[in-house]
Amino acid sequence: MPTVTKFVLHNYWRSSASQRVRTAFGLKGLEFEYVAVNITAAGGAQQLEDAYRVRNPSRQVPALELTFDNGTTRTLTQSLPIMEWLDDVYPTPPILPEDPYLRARARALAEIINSGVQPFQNLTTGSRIRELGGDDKAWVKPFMTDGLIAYAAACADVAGDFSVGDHPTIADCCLIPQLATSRRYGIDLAPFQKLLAIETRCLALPSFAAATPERQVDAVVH
Ligand SMILES: N[C@@H](CCC(=O)N[C@@H](CS)C(=O)NCC(=O)O)C(=O)O
Repeated sequence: MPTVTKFVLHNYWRSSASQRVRTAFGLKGLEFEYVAVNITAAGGAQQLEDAYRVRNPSRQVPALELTFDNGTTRTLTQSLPIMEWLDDVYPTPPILPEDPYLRARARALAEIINSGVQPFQNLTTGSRIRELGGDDKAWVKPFMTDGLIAYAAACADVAGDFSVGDHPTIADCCLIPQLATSRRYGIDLAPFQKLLAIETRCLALPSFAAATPERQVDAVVH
């Protein structure tokens, strides 16, 4: 099997799905080249351009471009499959538990955020709601709160220092950006003390800290 010689991550500093993948790279101790794709309307909505659509037909970040030692290139999309691929190809340290039941539980937690919350807070979703005359911010907030309620309940019996056991998994890679986004939207996080304790432990790790939006080259920090 050819070996990857270069990773190029097409991503955006404040994209939660991008942050998941950046964190997984950090946990694996792997380096990647950072290509910024400005997904905001003010920044030109580069994800909607034809040149980017070739990389990701969904016109979203992230997209991970792989260059192999035989000169070929391939692209992966969707943050969860990208993280799973990283874990398959670079198994140490694992970012999924070894036990199949716990693996499924970690995946379920990741999906609570990936499919149960994040699509509702997407830029495209917000702009379509505004086009229909709605208040996208007010609309999305209950999804964020409900998602965190579900996540807290779903990890209650398996959490240790992290969401599943005592090692970071793909679930934590999803949780940390979601907590930050929820905070930015003014969601009351006080009821989620266990999740906040997990967040503190995660952010004490260099891999999680280095993946945070503020630390990225394209960050716009006011
Ligand atoms: N399920 C996808 C979600 C990707 C996604 O929605 N990315 C957002 C940023 S977090 C995006 O590119 N949004 C652009 C838009 O809404 O136009 C994944 O996990 O990769």
